Amino acid sequence: MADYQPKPEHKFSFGLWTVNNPGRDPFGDAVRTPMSPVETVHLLAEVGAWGVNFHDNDLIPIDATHAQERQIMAGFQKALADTGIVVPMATTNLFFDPVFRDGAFTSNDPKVRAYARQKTIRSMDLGAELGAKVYVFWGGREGTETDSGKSALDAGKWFREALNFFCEYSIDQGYGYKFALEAKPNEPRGDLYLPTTGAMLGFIATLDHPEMVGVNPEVAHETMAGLNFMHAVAQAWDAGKLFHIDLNDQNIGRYDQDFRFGSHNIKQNFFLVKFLEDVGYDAPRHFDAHAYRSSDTEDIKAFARGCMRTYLILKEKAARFNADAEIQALLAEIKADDGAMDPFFGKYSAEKAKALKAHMFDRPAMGKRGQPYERLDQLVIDLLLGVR
Ligand code: GLT
Ligand code: MN
Ligand code: MN
Repeated sequence: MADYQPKPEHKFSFGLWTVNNPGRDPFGDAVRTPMSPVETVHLLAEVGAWGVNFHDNDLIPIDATHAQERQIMAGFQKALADTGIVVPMATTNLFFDPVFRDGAFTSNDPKVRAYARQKTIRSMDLGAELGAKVYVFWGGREGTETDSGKSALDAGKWFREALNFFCEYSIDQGYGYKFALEAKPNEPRGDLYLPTTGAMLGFIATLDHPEMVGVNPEVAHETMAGLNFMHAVAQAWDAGKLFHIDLNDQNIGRYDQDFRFGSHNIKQNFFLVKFLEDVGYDAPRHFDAHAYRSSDTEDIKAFARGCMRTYLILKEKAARFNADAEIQALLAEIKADDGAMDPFFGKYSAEKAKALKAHMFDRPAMGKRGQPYERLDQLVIDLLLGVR
């Protein structure tokens, strides 16, 4: 049995905002005093993480002077050097300050749209200075409560123009960023634009530099929309767009919970981890989650360790699934293929279409064939519940 110890090759990262979440919610105030960024880096090193991600204002207060910024950056870089923690991803906070109450890149106010661009390119500078190679966009305020006052077409155009601007800026500065767009269906706006990973993938194709832009799907966000997260991840992978991933957990139909990875939907997360491991996903595995509001500092460490441990347990289960003779025999039966249909597959040709039209299928016999998914699924359950 594996020891489930996180190692650098697993590329486990946490945002400064995750382990440092103060436990504020719409009904109650903060219950924890936030750690400083330097303390947070040391906590992440203690629990065995590899990387730390940040929003500009997780690190540098929004009103900091240039001198203050330089001082904070120096202290943070020392903490990174002392611990060996790396910065794989950076992002911009475009949702907290009141200025973004009607959106950032999609605000109806051109001053706000321009300020959002300024804030983003400054934040891109900070990320690049710390070595980040992935830059995430989560449009928390890009949406509406009422569509009476904002054009969804204008919003799409403004968001596109902004992303085109940032791609050119990254090229200009030689930053080498890969941009990753994170979808969410709602919260904090009533409806967010581009609410699913699939919508983001469609949008990326309309950009000037689609090759620079991919997605950052989050377990909780697709689940909030009632969708199968692994399917969204598979589509992103197939498109060559899985640049980053936000791992956490969520009870379907609830508020945005950001639970510890694998704490709720064990089976779905098993198929997710199995997918990532089977295809050889090698980008950061970012836990965008936070501890329960009831947690204290010790419990936050348990939360962070738990995210990584559950991932590694599910990874081990995936390897067992792949090595399990009974499971593999069932899969072979399910996917049985004697090659007789090969002439009808592959690329189109007129002859192929002609032969396909002429072929006689025994439809009633084909319709009688069942699949042993119940047997297979129970083996998965036995595996996950530890009796196999
Ligand atoms: C915020 C949000 C996350 C995003 C973060 C990046 S901020 O915590 O809930 O899903 O990934 O902006
Ligand atoms: Mn979330
Ligand atoms: Mn996220």
